[in-house]
Amino acid sequence: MFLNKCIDKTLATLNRRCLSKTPINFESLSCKLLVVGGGTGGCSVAAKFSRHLKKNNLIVLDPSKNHYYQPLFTLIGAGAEKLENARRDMKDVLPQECTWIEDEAIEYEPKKNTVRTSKGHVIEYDYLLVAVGLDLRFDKIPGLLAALSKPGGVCSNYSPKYVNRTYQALQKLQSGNAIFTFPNSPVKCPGAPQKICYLTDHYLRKRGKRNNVSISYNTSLAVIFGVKKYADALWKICKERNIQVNLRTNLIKVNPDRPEATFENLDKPEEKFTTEFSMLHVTPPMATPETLSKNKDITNETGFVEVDKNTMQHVRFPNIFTIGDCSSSPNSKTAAAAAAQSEVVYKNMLSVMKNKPIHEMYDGYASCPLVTGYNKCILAEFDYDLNPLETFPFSQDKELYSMYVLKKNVIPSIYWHLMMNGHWNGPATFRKLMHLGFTDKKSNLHV
Ligand code: UQ1
Repeated sequence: MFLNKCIDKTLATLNRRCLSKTPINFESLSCKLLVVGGGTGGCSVAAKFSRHLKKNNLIVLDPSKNHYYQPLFTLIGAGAEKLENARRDMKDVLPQECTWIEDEAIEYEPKKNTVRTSKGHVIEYDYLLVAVGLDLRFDKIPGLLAALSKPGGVCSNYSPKYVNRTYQALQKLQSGNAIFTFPNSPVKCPGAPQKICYLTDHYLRKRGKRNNVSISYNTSLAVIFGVKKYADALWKICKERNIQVNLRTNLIKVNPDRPEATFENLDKPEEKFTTEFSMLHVTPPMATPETLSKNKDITNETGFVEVDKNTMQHVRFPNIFTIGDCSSSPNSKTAAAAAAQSEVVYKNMLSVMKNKPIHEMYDGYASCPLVTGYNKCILAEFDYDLNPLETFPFSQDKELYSMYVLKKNVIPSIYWHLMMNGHWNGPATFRKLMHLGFTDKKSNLHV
């Protein structure tokens, strides 16, 4: 789209870079800063540090050849974007001034300041940033992987492997049940499971097929959304559009041979029911990688890296920090949260490196552009206390075309050109400007 191209071109010009891959000297696998994970959080903090540290002092450890901009997956599943626009080569996204090791961390030894890799290397670090995110556990639901491996209406926007199946299922959908699920586990982007539900409704309405299909959103949660202001707006939308919301309803089985899914009532586990479907969009259970969660020294009982929720510093090892989805900080796991955390992590790590007290505080900011149709979106923004923390000087609980454009055309460019270069810390500065003299909204706290 023209707007996309203009934004891309401008930001790319402002931010031109020469891309390179550094050969690795396996003899000296030690560094000042080791970043485990080249996803959203790892890349953005590595980019910030790459301005200070020499190549050999900054290692990013990640086995993936690709880096995906996952927030685009909702639109890809709905047929409004292409998967190729969400993908870049890892080597082109990581900062030039870092050493990329294409390997996976399998063992953390925080008392020795080392990380072991699957290829048998031991990397010694002075400071460690754990940014390994959440794994998709399709395998936790019996029958699901088998159903996803065959043609049919089972799909999931969460994986690049399955996201194109969503649009295929949508195009084939003529009648019957379209079911959307939210699992009984922590998830990344908790809004995504219902965004595709609204897009399906809109898709069918535009084609005059809506009356033939019954749509339900089966969520393990007891609420439709954690922040009341937006939950109220979403309930209204579901009622208006005849979307059946079933709370505390958890997918436990998919029939690999027939289009049937079994759910349990989490409040009455003996109450199970099986439904036929024409389309089943699954949000898989998620967990931090087992290679991380088995290291009880650095994780809490739920497998997340145990940090102070404001400073993002490990509670037992002051030279370890975390960012993004694998953090124990109780924020909503979104790219916007990682953006806000990135500057806090960077500044606090720099202070620790200089033996200075740490000052930066993350306030739990997260945002979720709740796409409610092919041209509308509610931009939810909130903090740890689940209080709205909105950027724009109007109430954001409305479905707006402008917020859809922000989600589809503006934020992806911000991500690739600013955030991946360490220059985007979330919209706190804009928020302050937008609310200048009108409100007293807080941004990142300072102690
Ligand atoms: C944001 O900062 C961000 O991180 C890059 C996102 O991730 C994809 C978002 O979806 C949003 C909404 C923000 C917040 C940005 C603005 C301009 C309100």
